[in-house]
Amino acid sequence: MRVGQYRRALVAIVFIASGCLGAQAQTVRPEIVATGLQNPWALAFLAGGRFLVTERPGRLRVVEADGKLGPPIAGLPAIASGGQGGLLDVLLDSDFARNRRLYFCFSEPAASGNGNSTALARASLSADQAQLEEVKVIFSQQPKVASSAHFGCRIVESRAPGPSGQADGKLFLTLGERFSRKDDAQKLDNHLGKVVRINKDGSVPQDNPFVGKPGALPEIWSYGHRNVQGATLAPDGTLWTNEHGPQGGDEINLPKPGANYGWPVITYGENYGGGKIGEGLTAKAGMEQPLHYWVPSIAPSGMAFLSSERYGKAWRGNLFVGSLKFAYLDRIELSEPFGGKVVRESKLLAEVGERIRDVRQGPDGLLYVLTDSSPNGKLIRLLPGK
Ligand SMILES: [Ca+2]
Repeated sequence: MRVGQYRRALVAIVFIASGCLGAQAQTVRPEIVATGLQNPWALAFLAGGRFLVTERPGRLRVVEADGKLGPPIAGLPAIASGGQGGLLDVLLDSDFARNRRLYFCFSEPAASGNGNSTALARASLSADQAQLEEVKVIFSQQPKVASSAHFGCRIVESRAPGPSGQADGKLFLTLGERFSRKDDAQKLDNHLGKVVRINKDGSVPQDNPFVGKPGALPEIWSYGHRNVQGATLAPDGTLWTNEHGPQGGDEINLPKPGANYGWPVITYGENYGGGKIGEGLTAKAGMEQPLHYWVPSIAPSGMAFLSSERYGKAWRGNLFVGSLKFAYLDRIELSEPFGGKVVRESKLLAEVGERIRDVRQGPDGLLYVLTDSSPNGKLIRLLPGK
């Protein structure tokens, strides 16, 4: 090797090494914003650095910028708390600053007292942030089932397609199959194991895929899901979801209108304790493959894209998913920002040692997570660190 070649090779090695080190050196420092929450499930951002947090036992609270917990906000409807059920997701309307409107989903008891199901309500937050007003349930999953499991329950406000698409007046809601009713995920005459799409007043968008199809419920957007507990929108308007598989086979999907995501006919998981589910298939004609799956299951929770560069350019466009089972935040690098295939995953916040229930990007461009603990569930801010 001549000296010139040697120098060029050395420069290349140093460049590659520094690039690798640079990628690895970026990490995060957890800063506890608030503690003392009971099984917090979902997070939204209010003006002035305040937060809105749901607690699964059935409370909605403001968390002050300094971490002080406000009193429970009055006006919630009756909630069937217990098991996995309770007050689950909350979402501020994209025009919240003007209309003070928000949406929340919860396990709704049957009027008869027998069974429950996931419901989505609309409300206005009073100016003093002390109570909900004009509360109206705009969707109730049918049928009610005697179960305390698999409610799904993430709400996403949809936008018109394209990078600058505006809010289009529609909401997605993810729904579980209630654990005991998995075969219903393949049937269109119920809302179990579905993603549904409704207008903000609860009416059905007339361009939904099953509108006018005999025997099909018109709210259905996609079906064949198990327990969809994470959802977010990519900047191009594409819906991304994650769902719990059985033992193994948790998935990321990009639900398309009218498409069948396979549960329980196809899965990369198995029964708890072992043994194949159904015929043990992982693929079948007419059923969609997941974008990604986890074996073993991580028990995915909230998910969010990072659009800021607060953690460096390389993290922009990554997808972040909480893991309940293994207690970390999964940083997922994709083959392109906000899209493509999963290229690499890395574990964040493992040192915190708590189940991660939700992850969101705040107005300051930083990531925030909720930990699923009681009585000391936490709201944690992720500071960029080296
Ligand atoms: Ca699937």
